[in-house]
Amino acid sequence: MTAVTDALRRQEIELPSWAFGNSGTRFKVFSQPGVPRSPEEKIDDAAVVHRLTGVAPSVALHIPWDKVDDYAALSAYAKEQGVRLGAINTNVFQDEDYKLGSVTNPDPRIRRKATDHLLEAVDIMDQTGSRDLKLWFSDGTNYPGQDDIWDRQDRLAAALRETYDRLGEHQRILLEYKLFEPAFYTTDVPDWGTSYAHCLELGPKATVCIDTGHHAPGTNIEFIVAFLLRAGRLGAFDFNSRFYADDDLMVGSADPFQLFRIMNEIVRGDALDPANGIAFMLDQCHNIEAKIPAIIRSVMNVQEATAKALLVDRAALREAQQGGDVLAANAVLMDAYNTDVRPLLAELRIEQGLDPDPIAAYRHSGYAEKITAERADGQQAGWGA
Ligand SMILES: [Mn+2]
Repeated sequence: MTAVTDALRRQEIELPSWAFGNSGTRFKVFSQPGVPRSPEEKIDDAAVVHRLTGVAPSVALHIPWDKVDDYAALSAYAKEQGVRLGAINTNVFQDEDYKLGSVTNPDPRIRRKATDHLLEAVDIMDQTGSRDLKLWFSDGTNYPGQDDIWDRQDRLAAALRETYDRLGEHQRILLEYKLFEPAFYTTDVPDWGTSYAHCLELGPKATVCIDTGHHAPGTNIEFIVAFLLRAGRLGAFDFNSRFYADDDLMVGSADPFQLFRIMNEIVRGDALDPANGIAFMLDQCHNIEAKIPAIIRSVMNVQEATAKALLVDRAALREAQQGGDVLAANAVLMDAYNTDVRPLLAELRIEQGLDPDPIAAYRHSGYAEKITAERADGQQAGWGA
């Protein structure tokens, strides 16, 4: 049990700055009271989540949504609040120029502009001390014949190469994939295999980011986790959950068993400890629910799935597997999954000086009322802001 609690104590979950801002669907962005007006206020909110849960010490930024004049100062500000700046996310999908693609655009001027944005993000990483450059491209085509699929792969590879060569010694690329949307006929990085192939071509500092919402229904995500871990090319997760497509709903809300199966492969691969270099990030938005408690709930969902995965009796599992005892092997996993780990996590929080119920603690903290009053004026941050 000590090994389980030690591992849980060391767990780290990275929060996305954009989850605190206003967001919506393609139909409507709904605003909420108390939403941050600046990158600093997003950091304030993230720091509250960390203070209440103890396992969310870093915040990912999205450029240009979190653009500031002085990134070193922003980094120092985060440190004062008790958190640090994490992955830098690029944005090459919100500009008129990118209608036909960013780094894969047929126009060399637009490809240059998009690649320059990626290089600028590495400059920012130098100032924030960030390790990870997360790349997601909305690039693709809507119609057969619209552009040459092969040429687009060449253009993608060229932009990735230039960016990779700009990385510092301790920096790396996380290449995210997504099955479809906003392009519906071809997507230039549609799946983990495409991402993996580009990462192999680039070198050891390029790894795959698995966004749990970016798969076809029924995809066995834990298989992808196991494969990439074995290959040494799993860099990060973007956690969220989905019912239909890229819904970006709270991780573990739709299918906690899937999250458990994913974390089971992480524990099997000894990849949970932050020292092993896998970044466990949330990539979510909260459109109809209160944002900060939703993020706290998400962090707790990841903790619960992790605790269950840590409780799997590995020796019994291996024995059953090697003896070909299918039912016993499955029962070992299900025993762990069916364990109520909430008392264990509550105990762990008390031991760390935290409230055993972080959501109740947030409700009683008065923080929601405070930010609603303080942030009543000014431009709220959100998608595109
Ligand atoms: Mn993502």
